[in-house]
Amino acid sequence: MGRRAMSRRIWILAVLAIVICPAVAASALAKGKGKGKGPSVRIGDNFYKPKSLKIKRGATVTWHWTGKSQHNVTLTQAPKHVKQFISNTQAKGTFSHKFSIKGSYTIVCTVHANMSMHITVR
Ligand SMILES: [Cu+2]
Repeated sequence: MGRRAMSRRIWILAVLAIVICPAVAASALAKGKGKGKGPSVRIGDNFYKPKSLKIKRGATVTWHWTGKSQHNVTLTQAPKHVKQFISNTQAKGTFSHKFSIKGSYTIVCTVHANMSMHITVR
């Protein structure tokens, strides 16, 4: 195998590891295993619980839909250079996001005007 083919193979393995790890973690969470992997937020009708969260930089927050109505997780306020994110609007499932920049974040459900939460990353 040539040097180039070798480094290509390593690169593919690295990408696979990045793609597979969160999928494995998510399925473990869904089965109730792997608790304490990261902070989690419950999405009910019509609220996030907890409504405010303090986390360490690099933590991954997972939202769990537990209500009957459709909701989403939309970032509306964040520190500079943070990329906007929005989950699907859905009634069940999970959504995860890793917070790698310190600061203050506001998250809302665009379906319900009063449904919001706050995350502080320190
Ligand atoms: Cu909602």
